[in-house]
Amino acid sequence: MKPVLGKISSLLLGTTLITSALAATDGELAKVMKDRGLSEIDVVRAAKTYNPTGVKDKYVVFSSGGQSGQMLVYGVPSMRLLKYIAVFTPEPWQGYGYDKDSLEILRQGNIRGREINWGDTHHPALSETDGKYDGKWLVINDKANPRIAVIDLEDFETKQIVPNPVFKSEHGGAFFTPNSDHILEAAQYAAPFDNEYHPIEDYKETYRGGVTVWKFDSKIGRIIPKDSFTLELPPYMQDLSDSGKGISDGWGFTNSFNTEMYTGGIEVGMPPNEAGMSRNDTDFLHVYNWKKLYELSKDPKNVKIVNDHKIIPIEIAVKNDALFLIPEPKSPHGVDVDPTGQYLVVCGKLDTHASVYDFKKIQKLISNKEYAGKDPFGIPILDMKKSLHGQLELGLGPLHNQYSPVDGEIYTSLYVDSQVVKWNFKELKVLDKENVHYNIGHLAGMEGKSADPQGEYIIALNKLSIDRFQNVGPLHPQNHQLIDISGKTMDLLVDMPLPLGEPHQAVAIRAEKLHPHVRYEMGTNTKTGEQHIGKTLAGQERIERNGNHVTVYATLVRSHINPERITVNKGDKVTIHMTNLERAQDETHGFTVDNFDVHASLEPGETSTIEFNADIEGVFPYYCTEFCSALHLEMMGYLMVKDP
Ligand code: CUK
Ligand code: CUA
Repeated sequence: MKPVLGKISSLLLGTTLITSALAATDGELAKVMKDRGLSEIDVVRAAKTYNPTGVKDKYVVFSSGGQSGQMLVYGVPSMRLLKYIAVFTPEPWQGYGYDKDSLEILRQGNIRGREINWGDTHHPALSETDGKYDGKWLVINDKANPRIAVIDLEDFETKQIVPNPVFKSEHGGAFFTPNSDHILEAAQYAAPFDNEYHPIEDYKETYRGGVTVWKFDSKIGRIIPKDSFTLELPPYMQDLSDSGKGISDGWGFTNSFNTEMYTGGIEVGMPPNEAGMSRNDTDFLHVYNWKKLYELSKDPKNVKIVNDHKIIPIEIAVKNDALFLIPEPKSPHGVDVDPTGQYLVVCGKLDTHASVYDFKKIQKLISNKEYAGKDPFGIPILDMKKSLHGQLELGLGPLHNQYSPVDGEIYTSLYVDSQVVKWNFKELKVLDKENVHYNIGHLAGMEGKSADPQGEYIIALNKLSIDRFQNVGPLHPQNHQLIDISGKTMDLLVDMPLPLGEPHQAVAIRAEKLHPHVRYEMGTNTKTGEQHIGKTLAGQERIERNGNHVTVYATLVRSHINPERITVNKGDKVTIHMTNLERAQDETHGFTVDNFDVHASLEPGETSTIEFNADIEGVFPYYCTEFCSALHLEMMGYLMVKDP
C-alpha cells in the first residue's frame, strides 16, 4: 500500500512558504485558488513547473514522436514544447522534403529503391563521452522500416538516414556505446537477411535475428556503413538492448521474446499442441562482446556478405567466445545497464519481478567456461541463478527502468498497474509507488540512463490518457506526466498532452550541455555543413539558362526577394538557389512558388535549393512564408511561365 497520508503531510510541510506568501499577497492568491478550485498542493506543484516569461528550463527532452516519424523537443520542468524535429516524415514548415537538400536526406531512407514517407520512431539516444551525455548528436530508430537517423544538435536537423541492409524490422535501436564510436541496433521480427522469399516452414533455417553494430564517427556525426557489421542471431525475436559501460564496456545486451520460434500456427522444432510465443517460462538475454566482434569483422575470413553488408555468423561469434545466452523471465522488454555498468536490470511484461543480473558474475562464468548448456544453434547458455544478483516483485507489467544519482536507486514503469515504482536494485527493496494515467510504457529520467544520472524528475510516457484532457474525438492525445522525485516519495506534478504520435522513449539532457548556433556561416548547406554550391551574396543575383534548364541565384533579406521576376518557358526545368543574407537571430525567411509543391525554410545564413518542372503555363506568385518584417507581405515576386 502506498503511504498516501504520509505523502500529503510531507507536501503540506513544504507549503509553509506558500501559505505565508498567500497572506502577504493580501488574499489575491487565495482568490485565484478559490476561483480555479486549486488546493495548496496544486499551487506548490504549479510553482514547481512554472517558468515566468523569458525564464528557460533546466533540462531539454527529446521524445520519440512514434507514428509521426518525427521527434519532439520540450523543456523540463515547464513541459513546454519547443520544437518538432523532422526525421523520417516530410515536414512542411521546415521545408523538410520540400527543398532539394532535405529531400536528399529523406531519400537516403529509401528501402530497396522505394520511397518511404513515414516512420515508427521508438528509441532516441544521445551521444556520450565516457558514458555521459555530451550534447552533440542524437540518433533514433524506425521500427517499421528498419533505419537509424542522425540529428545534429548544433541545429536540431536530421543529417543522415541509414537503412538497415538485412533487417526487415527492428526495435533494439538505437543505443550508443559509451564513447559514441558505435551504435547498437537489434532486430525485432525475425526474417531472412536476404531479400528473397523463403517459406515459413524454413523459419529455423533461413529466418534470422541479429544486432547491427554501426560504426559512428563522432567527430563528423555520421554512421560509416562500410565499417559496420551485423552479428547473426537465432530467429528469436530480439527486443530492447543496451550497451555496457564501465566494467561492461565492450559488451552489448539484447532481450528476446520468442525463443519458442512460434510462427503463427506452425511451430518449428517444438512439440505440437503447445503453441504460442510465451509458452516457455524463460526467454534469452543475448550477451555479446561487440568490441571483439568489431575486430573480427575486419578479417574477411570471419564474415559473409549479404546485401553488400558484413555478417558475422553465429558459429564465428561462438568460436571466439563473443556470444552467450542467459535465461530471463519470459517476454522481457527493457534491459537497462546501471550507471556503473555492473548491473543489468531486466523487466518482463508477463512477470511481476524485475531481474537484476550482475555482470561480474556473468564475466566469471564466461572466463571459467562454465556453461549450463547450449541452445539449438550451439550458443552457450549461462546459468540464470548464477548470473543473477537477485529478483524483486514489483507489480504487474514492469517494462522500463531509469536510474538516479542515489546508489542503487531505480525507477521502473508498471504497465498493467499504471504506476511508477521506486526501488533499490542492490538491496532489492520497494521504496515507493506513484499512480500514473494510464498504462505507462517508458519513463524518462534526467540523463537517467547515462553514467551520470541527475535525479530530480521522472517523466511517465503513458500509453493511454482516457479522461485526462478535453475530449477531442476518439483519438486521444498522449500523456507525458512529470513526477518530482527529489523527495523521499514521488509526487506527480503535471500532465502534458502530446498531439503527435506514441512517445515510446524520451531522453533528457541538462540544457547547459547544448550549444546550438543561432545562425549559419553565410551560404551554408545545412545538410552537409559545407558551403552550398548555390551560395549567392548581395549583388551576385542572376538567372542563367542552359538549354531548357534555368538556374536562379537568389537572395532574401528584409524585405525583398531578388530577383523579383523569373520568366521561363513552359517545359523548362527550374532550379532556384536561395541565400538568406540575414545575420540577426531568428530572422528566418521562407520561400514558395504557388502551385509547385515546393517550400524552403531559410535560417539566417542558410542557402537552400528548390527544383521543379515548369510544366504548366501561367503566372505564379512566389513569396516569403515567414512573417519577417513590417514589409513581409511585400516580399514577393512572379514566376512567369509562357508557351514559347
Ligand atoms: S517500446 Cu514502446 S513502451 Cu518500442 Cu521501447 Cu517499451
Ligand atoms: Cu521574409 Cu517574410
